[in-house]
Amino acid sequence: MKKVVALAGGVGGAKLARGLARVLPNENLSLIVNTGDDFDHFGLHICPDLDTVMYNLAGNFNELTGWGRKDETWTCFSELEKMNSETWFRLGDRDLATHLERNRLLLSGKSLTEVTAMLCKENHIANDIFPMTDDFVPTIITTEEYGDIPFQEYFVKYHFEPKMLDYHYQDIKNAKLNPQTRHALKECDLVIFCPSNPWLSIFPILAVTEISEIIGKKTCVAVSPIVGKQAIKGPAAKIFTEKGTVPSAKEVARLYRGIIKGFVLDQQNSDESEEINGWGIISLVTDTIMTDDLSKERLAREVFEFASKL
Ligand code: FO1
Repeated sequence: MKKVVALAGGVGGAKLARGLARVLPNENLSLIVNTGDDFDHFGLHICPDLDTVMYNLAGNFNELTGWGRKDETWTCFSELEKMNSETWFRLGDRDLATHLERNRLLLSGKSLTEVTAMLCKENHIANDIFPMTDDFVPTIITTEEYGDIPFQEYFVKYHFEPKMLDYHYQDIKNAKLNPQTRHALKECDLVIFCPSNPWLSIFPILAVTEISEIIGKKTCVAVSPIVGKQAIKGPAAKIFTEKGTVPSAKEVARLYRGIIKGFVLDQQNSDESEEINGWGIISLVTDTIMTDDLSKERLAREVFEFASKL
């Protein structure tokens, strides 16, 4: 059976990652996760996308938000609020344990890849989850209202309301690929781009030079994060509009042109598949909405079977 590496970031990416992990044998699926959203907060190195994928694979994720933990409590956070501390980024008690443990392990000198593997082991996850690099490469958003701000301030503190003029991945030129991640990527037969934000979740991963070099030789399939003219979650549709482009699945495919061989889009965008096919990209129209494990597994199975035939 073909081996898969899935690129993921954000809640949408984590949903499909969960679906893939439930339908593929553990040794046939590895995840490479965006770390451009990472930031230091309260002296803790926070890795939201790694934690969101980890919790989704562990099944202890918060179903309502998609991020953070199930059955969370907010005792510590409410004390911070009483102190008028910095509380724009919500840290639940269970989630805080992950941040504290990651920080302890990083401070002991372990790489983010090693730390992620240790946290996954504690969460009884059988799949390999790799950060895209062990180096700190925060995504910086250039906004009209506040100038350059780190991703979490754009996304959470300002609810992605600021107008995005530009963005860049700080120090990405020096970002190295961990040997274990390189091995998994070289060994795989298929690369699946999960339905994540192209600019803020997928392109940071592809901006790690060695990743895009290896991926250039692999069969890649992307799943559209845009359904109809909307993003299920996050700023993808808003960013298209700010760029003067009408959000659509086709416009996502256009961003991946030259990289992907296949593209999976929702039936709400079925009229766009002909043009996509015209670019030499093979498209699959299906229901891409993931609301529960059944729909995550169904989409994962369809994407895998589609990609396997390319
Ligand atoms: N997203 C929010 O909208 N508000 C929050 O307070 C928040 C806290 C948070 C804590 C831990 C974590 O792993 C994720 C968290 N997120 C929060 C989501 C996070 O900002 C986004 O999911 C990703 O960075 C987007 O890719």
